[in-house]
Amino acid sequence: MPHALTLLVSLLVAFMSEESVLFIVDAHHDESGWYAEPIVAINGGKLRDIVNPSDTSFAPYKKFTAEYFRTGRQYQIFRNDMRLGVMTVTEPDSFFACMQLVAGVTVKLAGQHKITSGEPALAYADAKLRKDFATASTTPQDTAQALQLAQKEFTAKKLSKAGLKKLQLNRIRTVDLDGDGNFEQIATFETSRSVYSKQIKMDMMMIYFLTLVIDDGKVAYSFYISGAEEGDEQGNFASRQDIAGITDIDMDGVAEIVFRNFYYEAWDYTIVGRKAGKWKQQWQGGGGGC
Ligand SMILES: [Ca+2]
Ligand SMILES: [Ca+2]
Repeated sequence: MPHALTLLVSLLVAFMSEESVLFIVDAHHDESGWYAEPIVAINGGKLRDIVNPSDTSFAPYKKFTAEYFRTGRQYQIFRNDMRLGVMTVTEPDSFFACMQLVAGVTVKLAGQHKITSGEPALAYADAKLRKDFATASTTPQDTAQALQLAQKEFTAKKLSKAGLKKLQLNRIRTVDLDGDGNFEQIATFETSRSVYSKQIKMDMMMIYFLTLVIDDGKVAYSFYISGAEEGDEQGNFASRQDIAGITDIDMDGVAEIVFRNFYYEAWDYTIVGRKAGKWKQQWQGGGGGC
C-alpha cells in the first residue's frame, strides 16, 4: 500500500474507533448550579452503556470518574449542535442520594444562551465538528397540527372523551432534523383520567403520555405509554418523556433525538434516529435510580 494511503487508512481507523461520551448538562431544580451526567458511550457510531448494568461494583463508576470527571476537565456544550459555551468539572463525583454518575460543573455560555432546569444542553467528550441544525419558532399552525395528530393517536388508543378533552401539549420543538430545509416537529403530550380500580376499591389517576416526531405533516415516530400516577396493582408507574437534546451522534447529517424518561424515582434515556428512511428507537439506557 502506498504510504499516503496507509496513513489515511490508519487515520480513518483512529477516527472511527475513537470512543466518545455524550453528556447532558442540566441545571439543578432549584437553579443553584449545573451538573453533567453521561448518557451513552459512542464508538464508530455504535451506542453502548457507560456502565455495564450487570456490573454492580463501584469500579466502572470510579474508572469513568477518573477519566471524564477529572477536576478542571472541560467540554464544549451544544444545543441543536450549535456551540453554546464550555463547561468545567468542579465536583468530580457528586453522587446524589441515588445511584447516579454525575459531576458538578460550572458553565460559561456565549451571548444570550441559557441552561435552565428543563432546558438542558448536550456535550461530547470529543472535538468533532458537527453541523448546526436549523431551528424555528413553533407557529400556532404547527401547534394546532401537532395537537390534531396527538388527538388522532389518542383516539386510536381508545382514550375516553374526558381524557382527550384534558389533552395538553407539554413541549414542542421545531428543528430541521435532516437538513433538507423543511422543519420537523418534536412534541410531547399528556392527559389523565380517573379510573376505578376494583382491586383497591378506589379511583386511580391514570396518565397517558405521547411523544410524536412530525415530518411533512405526518407522524414519523410515536411513543405512547400509560400507567397509574401512584403506581397500579402491578406497581407500574406512568413514565414521562422530555426532550433532552437534538444532536447528530453518528455524524450522518441527520439529527438524533435524545429523550429523558422519568419513572418513579428513576430515569433513563432513549435515542431516536432515522435509519433507512424510518424514524425509530436506536438505544435506551443510562440514567439511574434509587
Ligand atoms: Ca427536514
Ligand atoms: Ca445521525
